[in-house]
Amino acid sequence: MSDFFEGIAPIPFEGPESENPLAFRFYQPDRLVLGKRMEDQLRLSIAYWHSFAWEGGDPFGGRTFERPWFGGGMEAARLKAEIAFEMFDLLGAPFFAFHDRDIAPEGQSLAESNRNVREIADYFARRMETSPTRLLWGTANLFSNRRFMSGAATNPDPEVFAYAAAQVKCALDVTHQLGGANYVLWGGREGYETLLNTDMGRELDQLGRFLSKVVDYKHRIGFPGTILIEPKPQEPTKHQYDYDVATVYGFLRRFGLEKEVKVNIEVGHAVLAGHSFEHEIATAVALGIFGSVDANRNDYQSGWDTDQFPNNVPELAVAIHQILKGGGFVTGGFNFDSKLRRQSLDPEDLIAAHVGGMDVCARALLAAAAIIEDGGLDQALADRYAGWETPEARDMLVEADLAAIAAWVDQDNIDPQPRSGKQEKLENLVNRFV
Ligand code: XLS
Ligand code: NI
Ligand code: NI
Repeated sequence: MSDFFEGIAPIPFEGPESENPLAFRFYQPDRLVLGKRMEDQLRLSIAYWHSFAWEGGDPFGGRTFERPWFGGGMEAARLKAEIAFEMFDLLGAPFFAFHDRDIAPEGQSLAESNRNVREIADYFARRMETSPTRLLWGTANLFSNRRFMSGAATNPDPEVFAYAAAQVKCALDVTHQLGGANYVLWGGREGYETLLNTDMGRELDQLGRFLSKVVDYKHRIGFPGTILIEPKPQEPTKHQYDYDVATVYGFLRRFGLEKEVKVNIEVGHAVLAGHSFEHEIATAVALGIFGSVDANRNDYQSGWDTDQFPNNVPELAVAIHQILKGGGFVTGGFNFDSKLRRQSLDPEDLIAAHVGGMDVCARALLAAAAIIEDGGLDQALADRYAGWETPEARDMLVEADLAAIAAWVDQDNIDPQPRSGKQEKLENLVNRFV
C-alpha cells in the first residue's frame, strides 16, 4: 500500500440522507434496477488519463498537481499503476480505461515503448487476479506526440500511417490480453486545419483502410470486444472527420463496417457538435451503432471540451432513458472521461469527484427507470404513432406506390387533422421523476 490516499477508507453506501462527502448516497451496486444490478446497468469506468496522467495544465500554465509518479520513467509508471488500483479498490470501480501512453512512458523506439506498455499491462493482469475491476477499453494515443501533428491514419506521410498501425496493434493486443470489453479509436488528429494543404478524399480513404485493418486484426486475434469510434467535431483539429454519430455512420456504411464498429458517445463532444447528448444516443440507437459512453459534462459557454464530472441529474436522466429504451449497455459502459479542475489539488478531490459522478449516474439511472416503470411517456409515444398500426398505413410504407396512395386519399376523402404534440405535458411528466 502506498500512502497516497492515506486516511481515506473504502467508500461506503450511506443513503440519500448522508452528509459524509466520501460516501455514496445513491450508488448501490447490488440494488436491482429494472431487473438488473445497478452496477451492471451502469458499468462505470475510471479514465486513467484524466485521473493519473493529466497534470493540471491549461493553455496558459503547466502542472498544478503534485503526484509522486510525475515526470518519472518506468519506476514512476509502476507506482502510478499501484496507486490507480488503490483508487479503484477504494471506489469499488467496476471498470477502468487507458491509452497506451497513459500507463507507460514512451521509449527511444516504438519497440521500447511497446515493451514499457506490456510490462505495465502485465502488472495490471496480476492485479486483476484479485481486484474486481475489469477493463472497459484500451486505446492508443495517436495525438500527443509531434509525429502525429498532421494526423495518424490520415497523415500525408505513409510512415506515420505505418507507425500508427503498429501502435494500434500493440494496444489492441494488450487490451485483448487484459480481457477488455471494447477497443476505442478517437481520431483527435484525423482531420485538417486548412484545405490549402489537404487532400480530403485521399485522407478519408486512408482512414477507411486503417479502420478496416483494425477490424481484420481484431478477428485475427479473436478479440471478442467491440471496436468503437468516438465522434468529436473539432479540437484539437479545426475540422475532424468523425464529426458526430451521423457522420460516423455514413463513413462506416461507405466502408462496409456498420456491423463491425459502434460508437463511443461523449457528452461534451455532442455539445461541441451542436447536439444534445441524448440526441447522439438516440441517433446511434436508431442506426444500430450504439456502443458506449464517455461520461462528463461540458461548459455550455466555453466552446471547448471541458471534461467536467457529470453533476446534472435531470440532463443525464433523459439520456439514460434513451440508453435503456435502446436495450442498455452490452459491452459498453459509462467511462468517466472527466477531470478535476486544476485547482483541485488533493488526492481527496480525486476520490470525491468520482463519488459525486458515480452518485449522479446512479440517481439519473433511478430517475430514468422510474420514468419507464411509470409507463406514461411510453404510452404517449405509442398513442402518437398509433395511426401507423392500421393495415393501410403499414401497406403504404411497403407496397403502395404514389398513385395508389393518391387513389386511397381520394377514395376515403382523407383530410388530416393536426393533433397536439403535448411537449409541455410530457416535460411535466418527466419532471415528476428527475
Ligand atoms: C478527447 C477524447 C479522448 C478519448 C480517448 O477529447 O475524449 O479522451 O476518449 O482517446
Ligand atoms: Ni472521450
Ligand atoms: Ni473528449
